[in-house]
Amino acid sequence: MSLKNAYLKSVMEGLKARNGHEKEFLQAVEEVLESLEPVVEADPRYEQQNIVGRIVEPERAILFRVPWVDDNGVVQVNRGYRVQFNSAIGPYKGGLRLHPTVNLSVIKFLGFEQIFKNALTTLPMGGGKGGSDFDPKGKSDGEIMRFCQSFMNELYRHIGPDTDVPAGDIGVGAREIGYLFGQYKKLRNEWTGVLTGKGLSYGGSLARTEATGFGLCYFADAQLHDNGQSFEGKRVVISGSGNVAIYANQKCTQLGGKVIAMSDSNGYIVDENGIDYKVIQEIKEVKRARIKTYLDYVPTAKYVEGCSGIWTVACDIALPCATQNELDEEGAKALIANGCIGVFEGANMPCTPEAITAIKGAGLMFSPAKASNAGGVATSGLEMSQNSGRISWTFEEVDAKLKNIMEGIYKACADAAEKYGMKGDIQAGANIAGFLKVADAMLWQGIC
Ligand code: NDP
Ligand code: 2IT
Repeated sequence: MSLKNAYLKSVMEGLKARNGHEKEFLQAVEEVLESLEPVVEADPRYEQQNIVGRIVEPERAILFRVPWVDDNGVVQVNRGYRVQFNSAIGPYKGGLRLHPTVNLSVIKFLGFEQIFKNALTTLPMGGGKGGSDFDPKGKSDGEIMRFCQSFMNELYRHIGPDTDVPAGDIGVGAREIGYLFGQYKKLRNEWTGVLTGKGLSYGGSLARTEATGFGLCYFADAQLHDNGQSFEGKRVVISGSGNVAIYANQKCTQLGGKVIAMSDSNGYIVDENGIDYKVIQEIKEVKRARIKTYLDYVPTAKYVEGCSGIWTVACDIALPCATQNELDEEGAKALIANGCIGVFEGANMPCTPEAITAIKGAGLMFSPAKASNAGGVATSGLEMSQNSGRISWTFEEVDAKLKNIMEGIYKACADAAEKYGMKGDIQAGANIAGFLKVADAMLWQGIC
């Protein structure tokens, strides 16, 4: 699909001219703008106030040096990023990613997506994202700690509980958040909810660890039911084996599905008897080992080298939960040929545009990441509320709020799609509903 509206087209062309090499960022923007044609045509203020031209430009992008000393005494240098994209509806909010593929384009795409995702949660959070090209794989706890401390030595001056509240993403879990929080507290001499995803002993929220995976399944369940389906008795394939994937496994199994395949960046496992999330938890969270070692626990399972082949495993439901552009047109066609009924995005932008076209074109259900993976950041928002109020809710309370938020997001997306003449198109509905909230706040706040 290409843009027809002259205003949106000019914004996109301007962005391409200025950021031609930022391919992930351009991909994320184009995907949103394609949904906004009926919106800007219905309300001239968005063009008059150049809301779209402003929303695609980060309010601030910070790049910094992160020097640290490895276990051999060698001085290493990485690059740190924090992109503060939009603060119209709340303090910047979004995760930190530590992965060698991190660059400005990746952080900008993630920060841009976060604006609309956070708006969909209904909680007051703006959009931001950060990270580094540091590779945590194979590093000792001491190296991770020294890196995190050095990263925070710069980041602390740009963040704060009412300014910008980072959290985890790929390569950043409870261990890293702990080191980052400790260093922030030391530098500022204050205890505030400046990071989310904290440990339970120092202000973390119950159910934040599970939230993205659980939220994905609550969302998918709502969409499945709206289409006369459910997880009951379904074969489910989940890519990835990290935070999102593990708890997506737990929840969809509880909802009656059977998870038959999971992966990491080296390969995938297939277990026709169903993969127990606790085994993956042990392999990934405790041992920090490769998914291949699943065979040590379940010798009857199969391991296949290379991760992209996972989409050839016959399934009813696919949950891509690893990384961007991990499911391409070929993968989508394999899913379609095998009778898959729905693809629900857990990772950020896991499906390529060509894959989405194929999936939707074949009539499968499809949910976009900014809607279906919003449960993580929504629960981060709940963690912020608990920290500010000096209170803590039970697991059941947080989980019930999360479920309610995810069902609300599904309904908001479905309603927006219908209102703008695209009934059933949850992707368009998510972009439209997220945009309308932020754009309205920007209109109120003037040119700033
Ligand atoms: P983790 O670091 O816990 O796990 C990431 C998983 O994805 C690992 O299995 C990893 O394999 C795999 N993976 C990462 N990069 C690649 C790659 N380039 N190719 C193939 N596999 C890869 O991260 P999360 O589970 O937290 O994040 C997964 C996705 O979900 C990301 O897109 C993230 O942005 C998104 N997300 C995360 C949220 C959260 O709360 N954590 C919230 C919303 C979205 P390996 O170990 O081999 O690297
Ligand atoms: O992509 C995401 O929404 C996250 N990594 C979670 C962000 C957060 O602030 O909890």
